[in-house]
Amino acid sequence: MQKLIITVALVGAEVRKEDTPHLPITPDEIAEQAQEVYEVGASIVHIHARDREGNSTQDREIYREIIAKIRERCPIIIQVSTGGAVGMTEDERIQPVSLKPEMATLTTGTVNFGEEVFMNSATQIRRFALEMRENGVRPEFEIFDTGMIENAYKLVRDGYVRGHLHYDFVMGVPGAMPATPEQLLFVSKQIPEGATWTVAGIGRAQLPMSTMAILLGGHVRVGLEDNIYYKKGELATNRQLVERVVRISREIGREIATPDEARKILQIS
Ligand code: KMH
Ligand code: ZN
Repeated sequence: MQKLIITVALVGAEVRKEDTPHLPITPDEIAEQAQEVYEVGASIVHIHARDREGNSTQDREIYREIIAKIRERCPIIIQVSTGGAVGMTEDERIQPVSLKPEMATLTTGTVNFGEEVFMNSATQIRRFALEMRENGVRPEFEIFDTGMIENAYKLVRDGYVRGHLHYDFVMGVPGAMPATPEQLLFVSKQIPEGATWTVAGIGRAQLPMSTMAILLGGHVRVGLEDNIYYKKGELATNRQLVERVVRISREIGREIATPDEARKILQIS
C-alpha cells in the first residue's frame, strides 16, 4: 500500500474564530500551523485566505503572503482553494492559481451546501481546469456528490486535465453525499485505474472516514475547515487531528508519506 498522504485543511472559509480559538486566520498564524502539522506528519496543506476582519477572501496578494511565509518555514505541499466561499465570483475564486502553487482544488459540479448553493457551472469548471493546466498546477478534484466524478473524467477526456488524477471525496456536507462506509466504498471504485483519492469527512464523520481510508489504501484529509472537534464537546487543534491520524495509521502498519514522497505519488515535479 502507498504511504499515507495527510492533507490538512487548516482554516477553510466558513469557520470563525468565535467557533474555535484554534483557527489560524492571519498569514503568520496559517504559516505557523502549516509548519506544526508538517512536523507531525502532514504532507499537504489546503489553504484559504482571510482578510483583516477574518472574512474569507481569494485575494491574490494575501495568498502570495501566506505561500511565501509557509515556504520560509517548511517544504509542505501547498494546495490553494479555488472554491473560496459560496457566492464569490469566478474571477475572485481563480486568483491564487496564477501564483503557481503545486496544487489547487477543482470542484466539478454544483451542489447544495447547507442552506446555500455552491455554484460550479460547466464553463467555469473548464476555465479553472485550463488555468491550472497553463500554470502547471495539479488539480485535486473535489467530489461532493457522485455526478462530479463523471464531470471530472469528462475534463480528462476533453483534454482540460492531463497527467496524474487525484480526487478528494468530501463526505457529509448537508445537501451532498453522505459520509457512510458504503458510499466511500462505492465512490472509491468509480475512479480510473492509477488515480489516487483522499477523503474529507465533515464534522463527526472525519474520524471514521479517515480510518476507513487508511484501511482501503486511500489518503486522508483532516483539519478545522471540515471539523473543529477532537471528540464531542472538546475542540481540536489542527496538530492534534494530524497526530491522531498518524497514530492510527502506524498502529495499522501504514507508514506516513513525507511531502517529497507525496510529490512522487501525485506526480508533482
Ligand atoms: N467553502 C466551500 C464553499 C474548496 O476549497 O475548493 C468550498 C470549498 C472547496 O471549501
Ligand atoms: Zn476548502
